[in-house]
Amino acid sequence: MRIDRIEVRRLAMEMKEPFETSFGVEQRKDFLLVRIESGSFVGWGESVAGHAPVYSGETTETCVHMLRDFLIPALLGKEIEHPDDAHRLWAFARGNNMAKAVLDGALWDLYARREGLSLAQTLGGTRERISVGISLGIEPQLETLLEKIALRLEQGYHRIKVKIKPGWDLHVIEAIRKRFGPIPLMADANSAYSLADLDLFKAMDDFDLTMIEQPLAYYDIYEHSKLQHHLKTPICLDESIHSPADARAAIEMGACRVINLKVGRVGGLTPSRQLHDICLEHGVPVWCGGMLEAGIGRAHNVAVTTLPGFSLPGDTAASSRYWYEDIIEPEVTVSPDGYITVPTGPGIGYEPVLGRIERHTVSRELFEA
Ligand code: OSB
Ligand code: MG
Repeated sequence: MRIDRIEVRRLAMEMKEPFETSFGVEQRKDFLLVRIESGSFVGWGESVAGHAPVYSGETTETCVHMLRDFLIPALLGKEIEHPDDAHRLWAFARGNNMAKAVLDGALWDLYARREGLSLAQTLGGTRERISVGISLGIEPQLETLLEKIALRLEQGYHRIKVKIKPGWDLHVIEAIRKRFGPIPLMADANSAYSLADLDLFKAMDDFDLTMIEQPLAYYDIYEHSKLQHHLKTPICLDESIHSPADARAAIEMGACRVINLKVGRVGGLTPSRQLHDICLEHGVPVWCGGMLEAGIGRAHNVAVTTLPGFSLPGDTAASSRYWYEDIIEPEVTVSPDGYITVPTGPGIGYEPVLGRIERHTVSRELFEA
């Protein structure tokens, strides 16, 4: 497929409610959509970088720079057979995984549409429906969080993840256990702690969490291996895993027993599949994380979750969890028993709605071969 035309749009979308983590509060999404054309075929991708470098070092603006000045020039006008080929064209560019991932996502959607297959099938996915969990932010009041948990359990979500930070941790977990008993429950620290907090994690170990996500530094693997050694609760790494090689190192060092895979964080669906295969070989469960995506990113997450190693519920909640109106048709919905039915139409299987996308677009740039 010859890459004829690439459009990069920057969107601003207001979320229904603020989402608070240990690194800050977000209520307005600043993100990119990329649309790639090859002949009469089109593919879409969505970036997960944020407005500020608080989750990873990348931002929406660094993605714009990388796309415009390096990644798009390397791809435009080229003839490629498969999305994997694009990664060879970008091999000169270090890091910047989220910028690579937005193009990779559009290329995979385009490739699947050309093949007349769903993205899930094209990736080698095997599931017809995927199991869904939900991630709940820090709240000003504990009671509010407990009410939100009750609502989400009622809606069928298969596990509850709560965000923790110093001062919002042990008592929160204790209150949830007291109110809801042995529900599937996990905690995500987003790197808010250090090894000096070992006693806190040992205390948390008594609450039968399914896992503790990214307790230590966002770049660390070594200290997580030390912490995991002291805990029966599995550690799940998110921020620290940027590549298939990181996953292998973390698993072999005993730094984690579970991996949260975010397509954007590892540089796209091509490296995601490789990372997934490493986890499968090692018998380490993987699940799909979320980055408060709008519909196009969410659709890519649904597709990747159909791979056989995704054996735990992901953070791929329904569109309505964050959006008044999503940018795809149909929206992503979760059944009363906690599953998303994987679409079988070509590509991502949901149609981007141009009118809605236009309404949220703040700028556009067009690149032609
Ligand atoms: O650490 O998994 C995370 C959201 C933004 C940035 C980081 C994270 C999250 C979530 C929410 O936990 C996942 C989602 O619902 O999209
Ligand atoms: Mg996380």
